[in-house]
Amino acid sequence: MKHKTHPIFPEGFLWGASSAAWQVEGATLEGGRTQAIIDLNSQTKKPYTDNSIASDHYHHYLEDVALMKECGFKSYRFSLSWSRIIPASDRKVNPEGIAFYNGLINALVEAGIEPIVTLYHYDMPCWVDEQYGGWRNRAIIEEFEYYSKVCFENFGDRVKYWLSINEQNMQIVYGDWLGVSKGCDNWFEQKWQVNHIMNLCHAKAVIACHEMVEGGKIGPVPGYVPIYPASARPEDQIGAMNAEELTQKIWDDLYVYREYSTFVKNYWKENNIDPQIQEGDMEIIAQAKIDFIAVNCYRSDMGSAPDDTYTQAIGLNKSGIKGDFTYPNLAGEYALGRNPFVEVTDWDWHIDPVSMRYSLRYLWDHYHLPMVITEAGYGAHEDLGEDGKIHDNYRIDYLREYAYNIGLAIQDGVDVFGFNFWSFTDLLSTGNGMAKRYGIVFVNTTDEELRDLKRYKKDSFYWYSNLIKSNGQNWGKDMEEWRLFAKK
Ligand code: BGP
Repeated sequence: MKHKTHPIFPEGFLWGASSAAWQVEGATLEGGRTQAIIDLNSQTKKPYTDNSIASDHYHHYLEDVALMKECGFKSYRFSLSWSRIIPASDRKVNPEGIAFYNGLINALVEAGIEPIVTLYHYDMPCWVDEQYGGWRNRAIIEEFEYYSKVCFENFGDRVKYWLSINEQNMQIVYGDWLGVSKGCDNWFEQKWQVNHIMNLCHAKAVIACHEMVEGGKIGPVPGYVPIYPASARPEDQIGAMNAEELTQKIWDDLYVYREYSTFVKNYWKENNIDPQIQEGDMEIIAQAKIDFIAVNCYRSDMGSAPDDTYTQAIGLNKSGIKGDFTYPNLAGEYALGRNPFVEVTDWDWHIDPVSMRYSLRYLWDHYHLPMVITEAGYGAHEDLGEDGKIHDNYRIDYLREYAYNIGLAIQDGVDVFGFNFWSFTDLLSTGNGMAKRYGIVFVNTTDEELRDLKRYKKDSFYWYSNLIKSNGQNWGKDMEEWRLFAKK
């Protein structure tokens, strides 16, 4: 459908950006915080880089919030560090951790910025791992519930939008990459047991939020990568559907319908998988009625029928040189491939703004729940230019087209209440440290050289500010005048 007018964004639309504690805060051993597994990875294993400094948001948060205010932000999505709030297995709450987040939340509220808070974003405390084996042990359910309750109790008076676990689906699908499969000798089966435990943690947090936070709303954060069929060949359609099921739909169905789908139950049966569901578990999950879905959507993928060979589940591009990505071919399940109709970033992520509209329509049609975008973004190699600036027109193109497609989805009838892209300041990439930057504010440091960490507004900062301040009407120039994104 071709729309004749620019989309209208609803009054109060939450324009903002997004981050995660371990990627932005630094100060990993300050203020009473203890280590998280991801810190250790970051110190030893390229492509992770040392997150003990990251963007040093811990020491710059007031300056960062002031910049958000200057930009016109209506919301900011960030995560809490579990080991900053509860540093050890004695469950003692760390007053310095609470004070840090109180400071941040208060600064946001004062600036008129709505906090949207993630409980867990990849940073498993070492003590949970050492004591229980992280997500592998059901003992974590009580620990996670306790931690969630501490967060609701301390911040629930000011934080009304809560997110449970970031990209649970991606943590399971790419278990090796994100460290969740650590200590598992049969991940093919154990991932479903770990996933079930995560579902229970999510459920406990949802239930507690509703009990404890007056007016509180909570949702999950699926990493959503829509899968287009590679062709109209019927087998490719099934391949794409399988990919969609096995990478995201299984999770979304569970969150919304609060029971496992027949697809996944049959999959377990066929593959002799026991997810170890205990008596009473499904009753807990059934009570966890979510209020909205937080959508992370950077890109799309292209799915087809697999052949009989087996390629690794994912061969992510770690070099930042185009063409370094290995697409999976999972015999009996699905294959993914390079979509020739869209461009890619230097890390081979498909740049596909239309996928945003597609995803929102798809999720709305399936689940009929309000949605907020909690991630989308353009990762790039960047450094200060000779003029001391960053002219990131590629990011403006990306954000403009993604935001515009959100507007089109709203015009199509989808209920979307915010756009919080990744990220405000530069921060550590999950896979590529500071080498892959996402911010609209440059942070002056690199993986190789610790610099002064000064903040510089990129061109995209000014562009986004105009868009926010006009509630999605000022696109820089008329949208019809912009050249078609994919043809540039
Ligand atoms: C999402 C994660 C973020 C962030 C982003 C970009 O999946 O939730 O934490 O890192 O991906 O990915 P990357 O940093 O690997 O480019």
